[in-house]
Amino acid sequence: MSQYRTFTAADAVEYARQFGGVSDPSSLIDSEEVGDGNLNLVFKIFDRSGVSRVIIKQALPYVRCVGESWPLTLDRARIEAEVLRIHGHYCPDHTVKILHYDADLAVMVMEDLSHLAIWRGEQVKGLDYPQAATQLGEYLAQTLFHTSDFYQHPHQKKADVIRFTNPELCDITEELFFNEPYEVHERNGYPRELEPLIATLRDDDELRLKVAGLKHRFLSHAEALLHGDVHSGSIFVGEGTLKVIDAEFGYYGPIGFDVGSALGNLLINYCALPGLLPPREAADVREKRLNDVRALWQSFAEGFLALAAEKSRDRALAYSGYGAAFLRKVWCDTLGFCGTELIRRTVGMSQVADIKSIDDEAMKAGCVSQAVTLGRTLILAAEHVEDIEALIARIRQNG
Ligand code: SR1
Ligand code: MG
Repeated sequence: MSQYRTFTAADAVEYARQFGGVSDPSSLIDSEEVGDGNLNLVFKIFDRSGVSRVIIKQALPYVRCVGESWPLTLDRARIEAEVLRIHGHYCPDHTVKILHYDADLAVMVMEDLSHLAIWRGEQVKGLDYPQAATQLGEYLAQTLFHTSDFYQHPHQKKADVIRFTNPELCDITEELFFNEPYEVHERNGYPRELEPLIATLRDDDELRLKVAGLKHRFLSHAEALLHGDVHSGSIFVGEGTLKVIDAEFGYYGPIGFDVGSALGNLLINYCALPGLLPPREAADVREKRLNDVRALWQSFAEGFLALAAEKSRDRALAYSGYGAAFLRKVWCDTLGFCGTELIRRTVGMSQVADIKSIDDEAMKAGCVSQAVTLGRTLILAAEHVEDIEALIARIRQNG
């Protein structure tokens, strides 16, 4: 049994030699810590030719971007490894492979995806991966259907709800998504001139009641084993390829949370594009982003409905028409959670490169304002947006 210690670059190489599953372990000689997320250490392990061969990820006992003043459970590494293994079982094409996991060290060894690029970075550059949104929709349909009550044996489902109870990571989401952006909070940040707009988030009773309803569903609706943090920074893309990583926020929650988070990040990019690219290029790429929004929802919804029709094991839930009725509720949740993602990523603590990369401050304020206004509209109007085309019309109306 190994005792927890924070890995050095040399520890990571040694560990990869033992557990990396490479045929020539002694050729692994070097590593680089490349973690740029908020929580963990991530090492790329290189061979003699300088080729990156495996990835070692280690959870730190605190939130990396804040420091030791914010302790955080190491058990998140177990949750991440187990969620990715289950998601990989149901959707092997679009889930990163976990090669090895060690609970004591809170370490996992993963397949190297260096030949791919993080989707957010590509979107910030205005690049388009036409199949990515469809593939992400497939990932969501497969993983969320197969871990839900439609498919799981009720005893297994209940055991998994316990196994994936993830209080500390959920607490982060509960605060960052549903509380802090709607309060005066030291972790919030936005352009000063937007104060009157941000004040409307705090002062609007109707909005606060909708956000309360969304938080309540996040707290209590154990519908499927969520990834829990599906944003474009947790997704690698390449030509015709998409792989989801980073599932430490996984837990049993409302399906619309994962779908809404994914859509929300596409829409943050949509709002940011005028600040990132010259006007004509931005307008072009915005159309592509709307195509992504459509493709993601259609691929998720069609995939989920087909699975519900063919593979539902629960006799009552298999009743003709129930899959579609359930999907209607997921649609409303999706729009609401999408709205909260737009707001929390632009007003709250975890802001994203799409906005942070905008150099012109006035332009940045305009893009944040658009994201916040769109987020607010989606939260308020979720039950009145009929379908994906109506959503796209609302997005266009927002500017
Ligand atoms: C303190 S963690 C902040 C954010 O980073 C993660 O990727 C999640 O999105 C979380 O909300
Ligand atoms: Mg992450």
